[in-house]
Amino acid sequence: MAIQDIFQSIVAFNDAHIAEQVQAEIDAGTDIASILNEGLIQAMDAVGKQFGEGKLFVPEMLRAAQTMKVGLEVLRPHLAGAEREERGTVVIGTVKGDLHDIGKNLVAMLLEGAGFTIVDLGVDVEPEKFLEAAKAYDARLVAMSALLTTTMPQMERGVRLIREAGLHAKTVVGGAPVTEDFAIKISADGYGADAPSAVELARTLTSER
Ligand code: B12
Repeated sequence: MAIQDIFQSIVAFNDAHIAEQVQAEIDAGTDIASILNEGLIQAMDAVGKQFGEGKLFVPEMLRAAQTMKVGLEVLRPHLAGAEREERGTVVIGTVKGDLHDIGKNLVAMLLEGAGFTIVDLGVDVEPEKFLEAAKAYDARLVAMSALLTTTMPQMERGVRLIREAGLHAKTVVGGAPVTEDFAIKISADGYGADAPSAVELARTLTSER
């Protein structure tokens, strides 16, 4: 068993063995971050590249995503178990019109591991729903994910609603097409390029009140 087998399962859209492959790597003592980055994330990047080049299509991409999710679930306790100090609530979701949730789930798992309580609104979340949940759960942070350039404007609406409501919740945005410049432009409080930087950002933003 090797990390390469995990990578191969995803690029071959084969979820039959991925759970045992990930478990075998964990049991062998392989670094959890390596399993995640070199096995799961790099494979999904490879799939995305092939999709971009027109070499595979949505059904295959969906099966690859499903395979990655099975692997991520096996990793979940190891990602989320690291630290347990209560740091407040994070409301997280993928913005309206966007159904991509793997990156969002990963960010949620790492934030949970870092001691935050997670309220996951799922995918296709209206800006108003982020606001409602931020109020209802007295959130310290509202985290929005977008993978489509066409759904990024929904982040702007969400950030604006939360600012206008005068809540203490800070807003953070991320997802493949999102940039630091975009975050500044829409007046979000922060931008994270990946799940570990989302955790750093969350820690920093929630320690300054
Ligand atoms: C898997 C996938 C799908 C799956 C999604 C399954 C699921 N449950 O998520 C399915 C098949 C459903 C899908 C559908 C579509 N997809 Co798609 N998809 C992808 C793919 C291959 C991988 C995305 C992924 O999961 N990456 C792995 C995760 C771990 O990375 P990530 O999401 O970027 O998240 C990381 C960071 O961005 C960051 N992050 C993410 N969110 C947040 C939030 C915060 C707050 C922070 C701080 C950080 C952060 O941390 C994460 C972890 O490190 C990408 C290509 C790519 N490489 O991105 C295309 C891609 C995003 N899809 C694309 C397209 C076009 C589509 C469709 C329109 C295709 C179609 N014609 O129907 C539909 C849209 C459906 C919809 N309305 O959303 C395009 C988008 C182009 C664009 N710029 O707009 C891409 C880039 C493919 C391409 N090369 O063209 N897709």
